Amino acid sequence: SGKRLRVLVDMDGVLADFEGGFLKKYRARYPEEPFITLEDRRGFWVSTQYGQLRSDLCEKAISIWESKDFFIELEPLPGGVEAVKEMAKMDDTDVFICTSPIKHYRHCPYEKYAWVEKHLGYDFLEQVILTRDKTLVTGDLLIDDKPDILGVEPKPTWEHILFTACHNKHLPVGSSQRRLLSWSDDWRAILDSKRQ
Ligand code: DGP
Repeated sequence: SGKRLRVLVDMDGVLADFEGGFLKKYRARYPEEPFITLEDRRGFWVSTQYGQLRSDLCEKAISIWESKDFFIELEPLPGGVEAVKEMAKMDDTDVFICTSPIKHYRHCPYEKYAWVEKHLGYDFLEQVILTRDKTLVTGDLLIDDKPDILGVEPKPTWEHILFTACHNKHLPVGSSQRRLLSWSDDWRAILDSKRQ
């Protein structure tokens, strides 16, 4: 009962395996260069950590996700597509995919829509929100692996649920911040906690 629940779900690192896809293609394209295992990943920005490893590796990392077919070929993370489909079928629940495209726009925005069509179906394209500023989007929950989600709105309406990823798993979670450890974790309980 009460009003509908609006859930915003991030794409890269939550539904699509950006980190795994990046590492596989980086190693294939630059087989002689050093790389960072997923176990050793720290910090949200992949290019920052590669730049710290060796300064020229920053642009080599960027070249991977700016390439054609990078985003469309990302594998779904375990249970994510199934969870979103189930969520969307729940009573009084609206689900949107809320994702920030990279500024190199040649392939990424197109491939993000194509990924949603491929894995969630044509009708789910209605639920896609591409934005570089998620604080402007209203919702009850935002499930996202980025630890700090900032923008022009100082008081976003959503509660950020930090989705665990290789780069954030060692971070201490603030007293008020809740986590979703994976899609095997109890996402239904998190949704229920926000219903009136
Ligand atoms: P989102 O997950 O919606 O916040 O989108 C962030 C995007 O940025 C996602 O496609 C991952 C990507 N990304 C990861 N590391 C870097 C980086 O070092 N530089 C840039 N430009 N994008 C990155």
